[in-house]
Amino acid sequence: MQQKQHQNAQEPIYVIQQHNAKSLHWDLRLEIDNTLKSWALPKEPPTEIGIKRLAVQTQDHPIEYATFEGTIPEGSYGAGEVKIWDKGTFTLIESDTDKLIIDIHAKKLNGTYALIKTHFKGSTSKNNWLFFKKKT
Ligand SMILES: [Mn+2]
Repeated sequence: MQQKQHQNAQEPIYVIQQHNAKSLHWDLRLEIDNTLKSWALPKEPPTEIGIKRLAVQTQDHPIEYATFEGTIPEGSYGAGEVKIWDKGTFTLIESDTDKLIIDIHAKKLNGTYALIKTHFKGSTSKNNWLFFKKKT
């Protein structure tokens, strides 16, 4: 049977956009509740078990933004080049206000991942999460 090239509409979108703004970062976006929940990762997303990355939650983006690639013009917020680093779908395994467990189905990231809300000592930010690949 031939593999479908287009994702099933039932499967929520997973995408990571590499964003060469003032500082290079990776924007992880997950389709949840009809929007793209978003986190900015200052370091390259973890492809292997044992690497934990800071993921700072940012504002929700519209679903249509998942396919965006291009240059945000100078003078605009987030000015710089955006390109898709990885894309696919995910399955929600567990969901709580401060915890998400997902199965990512994509090329660079594949397998079970966790997003855990974290309060770092001394940090006043309420948007810090840790993103890492889980043992299955
Ligand atoms: Mn960004």
